[in-house]
Amino acid sequence: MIIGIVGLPNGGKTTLFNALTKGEAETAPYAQTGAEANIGIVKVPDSRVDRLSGIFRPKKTTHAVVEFIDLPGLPRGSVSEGAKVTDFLKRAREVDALVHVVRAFEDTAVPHPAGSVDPLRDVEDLEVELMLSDLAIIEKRLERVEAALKKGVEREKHEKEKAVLDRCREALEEEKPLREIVLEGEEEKQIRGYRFLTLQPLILVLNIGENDLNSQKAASLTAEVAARFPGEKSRVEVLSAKIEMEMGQLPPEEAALFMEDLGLEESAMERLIHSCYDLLGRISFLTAGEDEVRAWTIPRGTPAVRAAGTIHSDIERGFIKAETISFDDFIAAGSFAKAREAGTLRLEGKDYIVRDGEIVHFKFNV
Ligand SMILES: Nc1nc2c(ncn2[C@@H]2O[C@H](COP(=O)(O)OP(=O)(O)OP(=O)(O)O)[C@@H](O)[C@H]2O)c(=O)[nH]1
Ligand SMILES: [Mg+2]
Repeated sequence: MIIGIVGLPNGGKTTLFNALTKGEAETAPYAQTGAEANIGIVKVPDSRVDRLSGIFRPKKTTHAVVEFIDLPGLPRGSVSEGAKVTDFLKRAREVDALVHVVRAFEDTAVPHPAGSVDPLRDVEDLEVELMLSDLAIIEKRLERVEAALKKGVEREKHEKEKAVLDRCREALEEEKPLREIVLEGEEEKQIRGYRFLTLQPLILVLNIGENDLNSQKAASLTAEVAARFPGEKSRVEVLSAKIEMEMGQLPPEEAALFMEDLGLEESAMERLIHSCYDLLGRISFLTAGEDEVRAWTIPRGTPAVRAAGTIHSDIERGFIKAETISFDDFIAAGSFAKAREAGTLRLEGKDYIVRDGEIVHFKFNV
């Protein structure tokens, strides 16, 4: 899973990236527009993995991972003005979801390029850039499709494509992002390859001042932004990137105390990663033994035989049965042997839909 961090300049993207990756990429109170993207791999926090690791004491413990790409800021007007943002746009199209960091913190030491802090305006400004970039692709493609139609090349295919692209263009011209239009299965397939930015699953991160965490202001801002992004393809999160980055630099026990003081149950980093899983419809199943305790990421609704394939193609090919138990049942039983006696460890066939947090052991034969 690859997540791209995007936003207008100076909103706190790199600060959030550092918080997520416990990294030390350079942050600056001025726009680092020409900078390289920062790339980092983050372990997906999973208390079930930690707990199992404590029980089995395996040689190796492997968490699921998410890759984050922190892209340089996209200044307002850059797409329409034809600035050199092709690299940005290309990379933003390669990810599985976008995290849009929106500046909501006040700090006179960090000037806002537009002269004032206005999160709702900034949300719209970035959306406009993304929409314009999608529109440019559509217009270019439509020219080709229309030329092909004139020549009568593959008429049926091109007519279908033109119909979908026309609908997309109309939406964008009305400043409606593509995630808001309903695409049928076939239509969705036809344009999937373009990787339109306004079709990407989106998490809006409101980077609020540390004194505003848990405030009425945070709640009402969240509600306002959420109202602007209805639908299944987006989520809104509030956090303080600065606090998260500072917390990431503390030893774990101190970070826990710090979170308690701030009234936070989960670090924003955990919340954000869990939000990504939820948004992208991913879950984790677990394998546990003396060699390794490990979390594996699969799409929700994956049948056992395909889940087996994420571990190794041989296990998928030679699949016989999945021996499976929920995490809670395993903890209640205390061991696989006791769970078998209690009847909570079950044998399931290849069509069984694997659920989040299940501990699975595949029986196979190759
Ligand atoms: N007060 C405060 N300052 C912050 C916060 N988040 C980031 N900053 C500061 O804002 C400035 C910009 O932060 P960056 O993380 O570099 O922002 P960016 O979005 O990566 O900027 P570009 O890459 O240039 O677009 C830095 O001086 C940060 O220290 C925050 O939550 N509160
Ligand atoms: Mg940055």
